[in-house]
Amino acid sequence: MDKATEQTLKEVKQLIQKAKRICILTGAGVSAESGISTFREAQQKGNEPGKGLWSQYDPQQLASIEGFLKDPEMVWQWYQWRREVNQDKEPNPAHTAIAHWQKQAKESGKQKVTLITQNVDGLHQKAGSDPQVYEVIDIHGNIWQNHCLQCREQHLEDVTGLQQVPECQVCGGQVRPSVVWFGEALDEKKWQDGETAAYCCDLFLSIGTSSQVYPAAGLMMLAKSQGAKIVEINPEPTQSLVVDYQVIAKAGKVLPKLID
Ligand code: BV8
Ligand code: ZN
Repeated sequence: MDKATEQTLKEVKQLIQKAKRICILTGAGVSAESGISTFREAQQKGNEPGKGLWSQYDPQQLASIEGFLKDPEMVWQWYQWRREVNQDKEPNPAHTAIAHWQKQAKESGKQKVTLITQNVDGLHQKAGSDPQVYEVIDIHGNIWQNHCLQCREQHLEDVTGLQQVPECQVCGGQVRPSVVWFGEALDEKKWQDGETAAYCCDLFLSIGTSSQVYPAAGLMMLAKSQGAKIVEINPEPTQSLVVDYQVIAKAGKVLPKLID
């Protein structure tokens, strides 16, 4: 690790120890070291020949309400494929460090650590960031759950290996993954809780996100507007002007160093 990054890490570590209210926003980059490809990689790699069945499709087309309405079967099968390739993935040291921090903060009562994740892979929760115990907001939903498009009833049947779009047991409607699609509104309560956390924090950590998807990408500006210090952890800086401390490194590598 170069000298500059070492120096930045030292300063960020002091910020973390002094902060009272911390808001963490994670994106697909924190799951990269668990072997789950990020959204942009999926798009970039998509052009390589034979990069898997779905490489010729644009995730933004598939992860959209229009995409599902146009071809429910295809979108359903894309999610089934993603669930299949990701079911054996484990949390990496980035998830574990954040879960440990939340536990420590709750036990000591000295800090409030809110985790807002854009990820739907459930790895934060698997690492111990339990939404029943800690402030964990999965603003884009959860790929492991399904509900009815028409009546919103949760679909609790096991859908493993199912290639057809399941039928809702209550109204006969179409069952879909419980994720937020492009063009869909976020869950009102989750979004409000996320905005409040960003608005009230004194330290905002943006980890593993390209900050291109809204409204999540606006949280950093909201935190900055009320005076929070902004830290970004990403091997490819997002050139965001509001970042105070840029840690150019992989999350799985530096988070365990930042959080004792
Ligand atoms: C809404 C669930 C309104 C699904 C996802 C034009 C301009 C601005 C906005 C828009 C626009 N046109 C449309 C919009 C709105 C749109 C949007 O923002 N589009 C963008 C792309 C321009 N947003 C929406 O549609 C949202 N809804 O606005 O609704 C509304 C209001 C009322 C009523 C009706 C409607 C909904 C957005 C949610 C979409 N769903 N996921 C699924 O997963 O299938 S978003 C999807 O992208 C994932 O959740 C992903 O997490 C997220 C964001 O991407 P990132 O997490 O940042 O991942 P990415 O690959 O981009 O970056 C990874 C980063 O990690 C990189 O920077 C890389 O360098 C870094 N990295 C890599 N390795 C590591 C690492 N970092 C650290 N360590 C490593 N080892
Ligand atoms: Zn239904």
